Amino acid sequence: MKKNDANSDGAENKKQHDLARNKSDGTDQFMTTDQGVKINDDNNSLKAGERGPSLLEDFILREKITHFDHERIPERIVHARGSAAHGYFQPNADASTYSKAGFLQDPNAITPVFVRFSTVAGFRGSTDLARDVRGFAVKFYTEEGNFDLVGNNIPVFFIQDASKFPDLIHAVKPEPHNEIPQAASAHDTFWDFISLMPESMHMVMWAMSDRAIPRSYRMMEGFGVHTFRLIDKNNKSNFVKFHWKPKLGTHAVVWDEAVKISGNDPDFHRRDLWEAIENGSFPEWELGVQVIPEADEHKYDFDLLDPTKLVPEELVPVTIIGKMVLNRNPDNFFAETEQVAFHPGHVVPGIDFTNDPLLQGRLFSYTDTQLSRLGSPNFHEIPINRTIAPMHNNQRDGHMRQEINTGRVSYFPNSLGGGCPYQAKIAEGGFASFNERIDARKVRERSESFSDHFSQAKLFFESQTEVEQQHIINAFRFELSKVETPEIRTRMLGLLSQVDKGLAQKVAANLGIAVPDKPEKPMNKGIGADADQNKHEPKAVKAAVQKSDALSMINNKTNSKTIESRVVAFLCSDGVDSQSVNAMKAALEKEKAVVKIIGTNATAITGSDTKKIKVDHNLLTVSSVLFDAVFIPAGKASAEALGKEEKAIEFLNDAYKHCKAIAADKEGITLLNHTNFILKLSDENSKENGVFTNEVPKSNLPQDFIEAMGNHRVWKRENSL
Ligand code: HDD
Repeated sequence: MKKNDANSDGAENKKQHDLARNKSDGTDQFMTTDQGVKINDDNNSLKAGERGPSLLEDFILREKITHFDHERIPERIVHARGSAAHGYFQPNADASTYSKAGFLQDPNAITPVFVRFSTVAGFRGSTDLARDVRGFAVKFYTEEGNFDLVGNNIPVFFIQDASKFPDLIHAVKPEPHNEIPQAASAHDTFWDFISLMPESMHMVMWAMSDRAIPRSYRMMEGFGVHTFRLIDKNNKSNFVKFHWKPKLGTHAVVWDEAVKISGNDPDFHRRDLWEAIENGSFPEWELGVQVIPEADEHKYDFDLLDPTKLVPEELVPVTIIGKMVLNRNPDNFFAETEQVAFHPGHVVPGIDFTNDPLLQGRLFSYTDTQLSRLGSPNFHEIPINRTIAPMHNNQRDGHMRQEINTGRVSYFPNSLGGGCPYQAKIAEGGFASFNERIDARKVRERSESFSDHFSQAKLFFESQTEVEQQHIINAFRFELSKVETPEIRTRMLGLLSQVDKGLAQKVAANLGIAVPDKPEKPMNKGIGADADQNKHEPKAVKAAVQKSDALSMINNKTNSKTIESRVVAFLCSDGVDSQSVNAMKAALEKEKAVVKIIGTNATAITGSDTKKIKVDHNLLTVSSVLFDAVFIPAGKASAEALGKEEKAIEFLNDAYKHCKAIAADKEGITLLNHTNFILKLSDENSKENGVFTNEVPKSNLPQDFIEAMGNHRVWKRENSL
């Protein structure tokens, strides 16, 4: 079956069949105007004489320029930078007891999906490697209509109430007077806002951790963030938190690497996703749920409706209910990735909302934003947004309406149209909102159960390994050093001291200031002027869970150690030992890693057996930050030639600095003599420092190298830097 063949069988291709209706291919076709008139000359406008002025009557020129002039649409107000892919979801039926949603019932039923990953703050053309939250938005094209799970790679959010979202985004986006900085939170307005919003502290800890600089979109967890509801066929509700668990494990780069990737390849994540799919290495996630019975709503030391809180997996384990595979790149970035419109309010029977005030506000925002971004309430007709379920209603007209509704009836009830389209009973699949009882006063207030802002921030910090904690400390040092207003730094240290005194002190020492004795008061400046400030004072809670390995990428025992799709650079020049190259390549490819030959030219190098070895990248164009590990094959001439290349030495120095596995075979070892880390290595400590030097065929060099790559990084090295 051809990967991109929309006509191939299978339910997952229902959406591809649907999209095929709108696909257009100019191969072997005449060029025409938009009106279908064949064009004879696309190179010259119509002029009065060869050197004369252009003529207004030139409809070909006018049409071409006019279309061009209007090619751009507003970028997303947040999550402007993103990449997407098609795929499918397959359930394992474990959720069918909790939810009547059709797509969760049958393990043989496959549902097409379109998934868009994104950064939040940067503009459309910004770098993929910004320190930022990543969007993880999944559109399920189910037989009962579209279900969108519009989540992030972080399980909590900065704010508790949607009314603060415009403020949060105004604060993090480039500052309005000079539009600086791009795709960065390291500036005054962001930290000014955060320092006045203690509720943001939990998410801030995540955003300052390496979760905010993922190695790949394919190596990120995803979270629905809010508590949703699953509704069974008897209309019984259970609370639910959604999780995506990546098959390749959850991994990040380090900050210095992120900064350098941004210069080397700002499209790093976009390219990584695209290439993995083109190579047939399809990214895969398990969908998990934490199901919480309605009766347990008030059982925890946090409020399930508070989006700044997660439910520790130690309290409620994650049950896997299916898997998602991404197996097809979009045909056209604009038509699909740019025009796709997600909405947390796109739910199907069996899934429903809770009263989380952030979620409630989102339910308004997402349709509203499409009206200005896509320009019309008919955005659901854009092919990528179109449901594969039958769609009939009395919505009519508007800009760019595609559907030609026949008949004279566009209202309900009607008799002239025989009462059609008719309403569906619940038993016929009609959506009925969960009939939650609400008996309340109309208030602008925050629940007191939302006032603990630090316990889970502490839980997150304390669940990290020493290396991960150090990275968080470094991130705060970096970000707050970029803040120019001293009061903001001090205010932040006051908040950090509520999370962890040691953390606050280590950050403060680097900033050259002291941690304030007490956090600044009132800390709850986000609350209304007449509110009882004591009631809203952040409260410490004795949390049931103090440490959760699931929150650490290193401690998490279930984090995959596969090296599948990891990219290994082979540094080569003429005279490289072909056998050494081939042996290591075979060992790595057996584990499904990807080998790239980095040569001293752009085309091919000559191996020791005089055969040509194709070069994937000219050394001139790459850096080690773009790879997961480095191998220097045997071959005296090759090692000597590389020893004269500054770029090759820098390559190795950076790989070492970023804790990546390095292997060298026989004469290749001599290249290490040029590096600045050689002095730290001895025969005894080389292996434990992840620098493997030996002879490929005779030793366990490949196995050692592969094992070190599987551990992602040689963190021990970082302590010795
Ligand atoms: Fe949002 C886009 C995720 C809170 C308003 N959001 C957007 C996208 C993701 C999220 C992944 C990109 C979708 C795509 O790829 O097209 N947003 C979240 C999560 C949130 C969240 C996980 C908290 C749990 N968002 C949030 C709030 C509001 C918005 C509170 C407004 C009140 N978000 C939007 C938006 C966007 C958007 C302005 C911009 C483009 C779009 O919707 O389609 O409406």
